[in-house]
Amino acid sequence: MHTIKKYFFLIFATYFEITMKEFSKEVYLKWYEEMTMWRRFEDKCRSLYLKQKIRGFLHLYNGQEAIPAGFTHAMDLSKDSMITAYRCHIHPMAMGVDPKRIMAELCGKATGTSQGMGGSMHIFSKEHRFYGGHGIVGGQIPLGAGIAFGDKYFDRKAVNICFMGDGAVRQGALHETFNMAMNWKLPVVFVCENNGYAMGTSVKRTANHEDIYKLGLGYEMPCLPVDAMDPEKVAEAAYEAIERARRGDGPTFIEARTYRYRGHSMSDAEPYRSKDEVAQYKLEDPIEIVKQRIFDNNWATQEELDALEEKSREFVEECVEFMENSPYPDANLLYDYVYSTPDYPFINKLENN
Ligand SMILES: Cc1ncc(C[n+]2csc(CCOP(=O)(O)OP(=O)(O)O)c2C)c(N)n1
Ligand SMILES: [Mg+2]
Repeated sequence: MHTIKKYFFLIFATYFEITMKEFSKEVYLKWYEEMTMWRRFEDKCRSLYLKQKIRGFLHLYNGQEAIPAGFTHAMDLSKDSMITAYRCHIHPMAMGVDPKRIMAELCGKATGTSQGMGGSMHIFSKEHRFYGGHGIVGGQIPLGAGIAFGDKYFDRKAVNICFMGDGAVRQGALHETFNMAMNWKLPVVFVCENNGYAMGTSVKRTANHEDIYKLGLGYEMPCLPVDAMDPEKVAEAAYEAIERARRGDGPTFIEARTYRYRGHSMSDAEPYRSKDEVAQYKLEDPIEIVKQRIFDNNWATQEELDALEEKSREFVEECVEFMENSPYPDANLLYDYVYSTPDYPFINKLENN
């Protein structure tokens, strides 16, 4: 038995090495450039919001960057898809959506990903298989399973990565979805981005234990926690889950343990946590982890990393310039994409009364 196990492990290890992209110098430098750009992008959004160029809601992603970095390393971007909640500017960028168009969308410009009509919580790109951007907490969980159902039905060998916050896991929709996803062995990876808080409510206050990943156990779904401040650890967990789904063995539930540096949204005064707590988490900053590994391997000097950061800064300025030079949508478009069903029975009944 022992030898058989070893034999299977060897086959698995060989397969793993052949298919999993290496954590090379190029990957780390790409992560550094992308992650610094993502953070600058969010910081820029904050200042655009204060100038009222971005209106409505704005949820920033600072601190959580290792998650999309790690997942997109493990995904097959030519066919896999993603869906998430409203904290959704960075996931589509990691999938390849043009950040300039995301910036334009945030400011309601016609060149935005949804022609300026979706806004901050509804970034979407069919072309890149990024399916939103959802404001109803947990609403995307059954949708992610639905995308995976389509992938299985049409034998696309594709996997959906369905992200959610820690606040979403107490929704009934998660349990219904977990049950059916396991029953039908759907190619989906459920990821709870546990950043410690749902608005101002700490995970500690919402359940009698904090191990969110254990919610998978009731459905015999493979489940695990991962240190989501480190993109390499995220990528390893993601790869195993994605390949399990791709070979037809069904879903995995990953609890990605992370932290958000900014408030829930721009209107959050953060009375529920101390500055010391935030400072403590910043000691494990994902960008610093990437930087340290680059230095440990002598892959770049401080000057070279400064140059990459400068490139990120300039690129974010280009995004703003693109947005500023873009027109607002034509006012007549207000009547487009609005559904009207004159023969809808409920409306008829009202009118008849
Ligand atoms: C069904 C539903 N209930 C309540 C809300 C209000 N609401 C918006 S965000 C949020 C907290 C969600 O927190 P979490 O899932 O942890 O995501 P995070 O903001 O931390 O990324 C709540 C309760 C909502 N949008 N939808
Ligand atoms: Mg949360």
